[in-house]
Amino acid sequence: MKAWTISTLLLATAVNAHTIFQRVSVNGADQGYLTGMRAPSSNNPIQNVNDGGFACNNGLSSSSTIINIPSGAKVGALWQHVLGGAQGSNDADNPIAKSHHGPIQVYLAKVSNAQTTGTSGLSWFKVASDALNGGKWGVDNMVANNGWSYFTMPSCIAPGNYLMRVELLALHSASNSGQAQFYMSCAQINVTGSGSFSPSSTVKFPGAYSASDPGILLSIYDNSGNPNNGGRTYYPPGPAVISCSGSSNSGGSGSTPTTTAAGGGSGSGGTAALWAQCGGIGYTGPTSCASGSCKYSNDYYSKCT
Ligand SMILES: *[C@@H]1O[C@H](CO)[C@@H](O)[C@H](O)[C@H]1NC(C)=O
Ligand SMILES: [Cu+2]
Repeated sequence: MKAWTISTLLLATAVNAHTIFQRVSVNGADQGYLTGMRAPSSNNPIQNVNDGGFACNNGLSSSSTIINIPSGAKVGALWQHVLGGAQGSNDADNPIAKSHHGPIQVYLAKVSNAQTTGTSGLSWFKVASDALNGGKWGVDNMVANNGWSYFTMPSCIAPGNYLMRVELLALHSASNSGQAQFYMSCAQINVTGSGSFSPSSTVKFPGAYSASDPGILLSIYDNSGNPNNGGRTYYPPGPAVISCSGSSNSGGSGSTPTTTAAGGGSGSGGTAALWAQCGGIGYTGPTSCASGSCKYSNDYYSKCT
């Protein structure tokens, strides 16, 4: 029925209060709109963790630029409501609707040429995670910074080309399976410096996340409705942030196992932490659990529970 179709479309537009990562800054220098970016044209979230576009999104822009980032640099990722910025004047949903709370996490994948590489089948490791600290989510910090989320490129990252995947996870509806909202784009980068980090384990996108992960399927509200996870620890999805102090970190016997405050991931040693991935197609990390046991979720994902 035509009337029904039209009102449904209007409703879909009205609730379209999402976001797109579309611009990079390096030590405060804005690299420019869509420069070096593979950003989606649509600000709609991906809600299926096994979506074929879960690495960098779908319908991507292209750029001939590769952004130089010195290891140790302060990197910014700009989120805006729609491509280009706000949607009209007085856009209350720029950079994102106020209801949206959750972590912002950054992954790298080593590639031979960041401008020409495909986005599927890459091996990713996590370099930053702004999850929940003192009641503030990574998204809250981004909104407070006018759409910029900042992180430090670890000083140990080896020089060369990478895709840099910045992911925003909005958890306002995450108490129902499949309702968490993932937003991501990738930037084409060339890390410079003298680092020599080689990840001891990597993950695939799709593959790294399961719809039932404790950081994806949860209610973030406390009894009074505050979106602060009730003061509980939040376990962001995916592996732990890499640790530069583990030096070689390539599975050698000399490295000291470390875990990060972000939690929810594997250390650089031989076991996976509680809630971390411990198996699945394409997974190359530790398969035994520091606590709990390794439970099958799907062919791409087992985790320590
Ligand atoms: C990456 O940076 C190095 C060091 O500055 C430079 O020699 C190389 O040409 C750069 N590669 C790309 C693809 O930009
Ligand atoms: Cu949204």
